[in-house]
Amino acid sequence: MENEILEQNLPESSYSESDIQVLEGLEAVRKRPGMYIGSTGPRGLHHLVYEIVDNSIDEALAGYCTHIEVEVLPGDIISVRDNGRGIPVGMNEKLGLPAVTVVLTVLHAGGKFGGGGYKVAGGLHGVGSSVVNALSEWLEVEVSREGHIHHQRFEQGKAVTDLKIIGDTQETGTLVRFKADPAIFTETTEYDFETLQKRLREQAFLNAGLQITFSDRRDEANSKSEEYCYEGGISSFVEYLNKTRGYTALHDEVIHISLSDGESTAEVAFQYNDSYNENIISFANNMHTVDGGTHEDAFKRAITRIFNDYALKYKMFKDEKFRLKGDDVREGIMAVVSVKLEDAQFESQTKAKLGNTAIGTLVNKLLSEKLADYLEENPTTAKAILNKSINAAKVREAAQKARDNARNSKKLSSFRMPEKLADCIWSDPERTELFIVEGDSAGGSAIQGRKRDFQAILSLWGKMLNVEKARLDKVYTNDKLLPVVASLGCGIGEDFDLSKLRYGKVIIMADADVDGSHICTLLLTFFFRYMRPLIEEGHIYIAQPPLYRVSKAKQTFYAFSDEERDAYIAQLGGNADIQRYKGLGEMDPEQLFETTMDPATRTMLKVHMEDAQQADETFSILMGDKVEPRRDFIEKNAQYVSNLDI
Ligand code: 0RA
Repeated sequence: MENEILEQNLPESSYSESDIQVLEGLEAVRKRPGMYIGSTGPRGLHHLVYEIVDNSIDEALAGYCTHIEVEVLPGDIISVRDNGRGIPVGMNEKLGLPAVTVVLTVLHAGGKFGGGGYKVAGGLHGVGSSVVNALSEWLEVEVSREGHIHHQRFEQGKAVTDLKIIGDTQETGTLVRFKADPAIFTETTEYDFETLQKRLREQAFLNAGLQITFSDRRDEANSKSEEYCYEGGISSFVEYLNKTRGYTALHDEVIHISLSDGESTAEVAFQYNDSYNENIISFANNMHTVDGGTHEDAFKRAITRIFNDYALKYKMFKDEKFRLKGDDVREGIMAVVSVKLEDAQFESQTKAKLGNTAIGTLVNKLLSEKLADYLEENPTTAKAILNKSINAAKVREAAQKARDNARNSKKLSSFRMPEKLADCIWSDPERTELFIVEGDSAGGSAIQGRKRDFQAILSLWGKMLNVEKARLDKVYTNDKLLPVVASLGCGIGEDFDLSKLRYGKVIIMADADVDGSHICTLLLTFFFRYMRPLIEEGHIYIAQPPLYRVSKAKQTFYAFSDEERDAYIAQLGGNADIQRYKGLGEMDPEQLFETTMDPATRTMLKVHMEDAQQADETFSILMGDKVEPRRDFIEKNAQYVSNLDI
């Protein structure tokens, strides 16, 4: 069977041992797709598009392509067209196949053919077009070059036609059209507009002047088309990020500097804003390095040093021995660090941390040579930034004092637990859970209904502090947050120590209404800003109380949505008794346990950190003090109300 297919698809003359290996290579991709694209879920699906677009971007980086057009067609077919040189079509003598066929059927063949500065870059795994081909139900390529349009079709990675000339043209370029194989992407083959939009816009920012058009034509009556082209490159990116988060810039101009050493280039753009958040987004070869690395570390160290030097030179510190810390200098920064280098080395589990040390040296040199000069030439900007940093340092010192006081008064110590905590008996965090409950009456029910061995209850009441608008010193002295900090036992901010966490599951249990989601968002913002590893390591959950109790005679069901309620009513043959729960307090302790707290029957949402950047943006928008971006966000996301998507 296998051999039959091979024989059909390969030109007679080229049938050899090495070709069999070639095709087996793609079989391996279909057998273990996760190894090549990370997952076969939505992430992997979108990765197919990035992989194809990245090839066109490489052609743009080589200086031959100015426009890339990406379309999502009905049936979730992706079309990517560029006006580059076109993938070469000449015969590869060794394999007896046209180069374009080799590129699409041989693993890792991307950069080996044609030479001329083309190199494989970007992409989470940088696996190339052949992997996309292998994982597509079908894929068609159209290469315009040397006066002709050349076409070839593949199915599940195997050529089903030869490369044929189907027309004439004076233009050059490459068009790849494909349909992800539903046999591989069993979860979904539907693309998300915003995911693709975000990535394509980001790529336009990172490649100044490159024009990317993106169209969603799946719904004919409602087709969308957008164009991204930014002459300002990463400074436009920084402006855009400040604007979409609702921040106000602290100085008019984005500071944008770059340096090349012949082999690599380093480019940074940053602008301070009126928030207290640090936002540094870094890229290596246009790939987002989520875990940072040598380029990002060098940037952080260099700005700390250079701003300290400037402040010392102009005697801006009252105490001569005083120095700004990294955190002070980074408060309110919005920065994009982008480096391009050959042979990028990636570390960390997610392969998103840059390891090349030489690029750190280049970033350091860039800032030493150009940031110091910039500050000399723009003293108003320099002073605005330094005033903010010095102020941040003062707050840090005040927070330190508040923390020491709190420590001394044992408020934060794990020896004295807050009054509102009904602790559990066991102390093994592998098994214990903490329910954070809003309101005394719900807290009372939870205490009575819980399994005392492993379930602890902390009741919160009154208005919760919005940490997005407060700084550390306020957080340390806030009487709503302190009990949470004390109960969890793992400290906060710099002192945070996950190994001291007293409960493996931290479950927010709030009413299923607007006030409840408000409390929930406030707590999540707090965890995100001050105890982020709790979210990263999957310790935070959101309880899902039922909305209705549907009963008739001796049968009782709990419904978590209107649809479920109607289904139970139908099941009971109509005429059921329906109770709508407006709050947790309306359930008696047994009901609350059974529906919301019992590990055997409950449903909970686990809070994920799919994308720290996305979460950060969401929190800034939801909890910051600008109304406009929040309204936009709520309007856009109203459809997801039942889903806390952070
Ligand atoms: C290898 C060599 C050359 C171009 C390309 C690859 C190429 C690949 C892709 C993938 C998508 N779009 C692309 N455009 C070009 C250059 C060959 C020459 O010298 O003309």
